Amino acid sequence: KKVSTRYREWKEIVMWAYSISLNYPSLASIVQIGNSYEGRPMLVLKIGNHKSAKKGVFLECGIHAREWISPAFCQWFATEAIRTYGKDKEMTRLLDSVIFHVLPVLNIDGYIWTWTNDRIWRKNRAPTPVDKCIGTDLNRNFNASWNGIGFDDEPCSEGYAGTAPESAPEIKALTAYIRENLQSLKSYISFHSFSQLLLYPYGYTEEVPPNHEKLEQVAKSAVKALSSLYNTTYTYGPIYTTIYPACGSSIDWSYDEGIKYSFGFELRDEGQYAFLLPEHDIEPTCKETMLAVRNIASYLIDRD
Ligand code: 0X9
Ligand code: ZN
Repeated sequence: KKVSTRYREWKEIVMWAYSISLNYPSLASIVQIGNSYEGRPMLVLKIGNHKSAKKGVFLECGIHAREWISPAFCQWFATEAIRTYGKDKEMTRLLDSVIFHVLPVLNIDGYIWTWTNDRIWRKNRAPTPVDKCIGTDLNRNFNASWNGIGFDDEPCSEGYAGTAPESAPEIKALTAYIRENLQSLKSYISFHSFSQLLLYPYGYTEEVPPNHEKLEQVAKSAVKALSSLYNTTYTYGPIYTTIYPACGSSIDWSYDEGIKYSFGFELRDEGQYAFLLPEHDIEPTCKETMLAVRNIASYLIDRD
């Protein structure tokens, strides 16, 4: 079977990433950005024409352990981008001007836990101040109104924000990498499931960001491209009003760091299978999402 037509465990994802970088050295390279709490290497695959590409787009997958379609999409994206470079005109144009920094699994320890112990685990696997409760919600641990509206300081709950902004080693490593690449990064996209939404900042306030009209226009166009394949319905809008208030999340942080095209996808489905999206849906989900991501990236290469 092809890559990402089934869900892959962490070991397979590592082997897949290394084989891509070895087989396509001019289009792909691996950077280790840090280590997970349990010490596993956090890998970013940089995909693009390293000679000509000046802009960067960051793709963050697997922040929530149980949302398996998210890492599957990052794998699909990287594989498909490389496969079609030099064949598909638009993909060639994209990779000639953009490096995609693909983080296939941000929450590695949690992801492994969903394979071995608890399929619906969400958080990382670091201890908390409460002995019997494990894990910080990594999408509440960013330094973006960290203890603002909806803040959860209960270590035993699913949305536990951690002891301080960036207290999770996974988030410390990721934010350091983003800061190092701020000059080139034009977009930051976070992939979750489920609900079929395309979100943009803010989640920590009802106020809309300065360029919200542009964000809305880009989101509208991306959703239109996505739906063109199988008629999948997506809703778009700010996190706060489209899903719920959420502080300390990745795309609010990346936006406030200056990455003005920060988006969050909530991929398929609408709740029927929810986090347990069947493998049969991986391919269509990835194909339609690819159209949306390409649409966003194309918009960006034609502007500063
Ligand atoms: O609560 C969250 O962190 C996200 N929903 S989820 O069910 N995937 O946990 C919503 C926050 C913003 N969403 C994205 N950035 N996609
Ligand atoms: Zn999520």
